Amino acid sequence: MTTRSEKNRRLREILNSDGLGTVMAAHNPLSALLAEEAGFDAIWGSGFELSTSYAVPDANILAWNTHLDLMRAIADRTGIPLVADIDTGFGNAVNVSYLIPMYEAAGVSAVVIEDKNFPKDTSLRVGGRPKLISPAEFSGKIEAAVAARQSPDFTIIARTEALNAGLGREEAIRRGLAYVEAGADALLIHSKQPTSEEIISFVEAWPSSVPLVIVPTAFPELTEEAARDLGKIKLVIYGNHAVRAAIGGMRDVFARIRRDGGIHTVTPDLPATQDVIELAGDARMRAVEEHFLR
Ligand code: SPV
Ligand code: MG
Repeated sequence: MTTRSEKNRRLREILNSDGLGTVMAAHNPLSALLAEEAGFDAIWGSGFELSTSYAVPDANILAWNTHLDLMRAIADRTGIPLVADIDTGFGNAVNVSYLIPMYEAAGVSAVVIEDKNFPKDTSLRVGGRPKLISPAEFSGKIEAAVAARQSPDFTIIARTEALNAGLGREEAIRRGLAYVEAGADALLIHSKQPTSEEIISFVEAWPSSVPLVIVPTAFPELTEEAARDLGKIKLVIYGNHAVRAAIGGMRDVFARIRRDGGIHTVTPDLPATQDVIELAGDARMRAVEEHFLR
């Protein structure tokens, strides 16, 4: 069992290393467990994935405590750091101040807070509402997060949506530097451009030694090797690949069962029921049974 402080330190090591940490999205403890099994360095507690799993838009339709409950459940079942996507902090700096200790107590190792307006709209939607709050107001949120954390190795990541809001590279850099000044440990620079040019241009111009985090969903040609070569990126977040894999897998299997009139053709292609039972932690329950059940 990895302790909370070991997970926090592991994430810090990645951010301070010469390498690149890979972070896979999850929408429930099972997808988080599978990400750990696959060898990712950390888990992304994605608002997009959680919202999609409830079949509602990623636009603060779900309440903060639904997300917090998910984070607690994921942290309980996994041994790698969990990076929580807390959107805008679900309100203003006061909300952030109250939320940070709760997320920390839930076992997450980092939070990402974005400079959008609350309630937010999802970043990747075509024609979304990319309205941002002022750099001064957002810096207050970062300062509130830093002041509220209980442990110094809990990581606060500021996220700017300046590129997605069409404010340009210079404003994105200005905002990023202001958030670093406010105490952010890393900066997530988000871009939804369909090529990596915009993000590469930002990374090359970033004048600080504070590490960068990217989400290459819109520009998949930016591989881990290419991100590593840019030097300043320390985490790559695969933002929605668990829920997209789940959607693709379910659609395919459901269609085949309908088409073939039974489960006889899909069964050999599916994970065995025993595999599922083991993923659900059967070994632990058997050990408890053996000791205590009379
Ligand atoms: C999420 O996964 O909820 C994110 C990443 O915030 S993105 O969808 O690219 O905005
Ligand atoms: Mg999100």
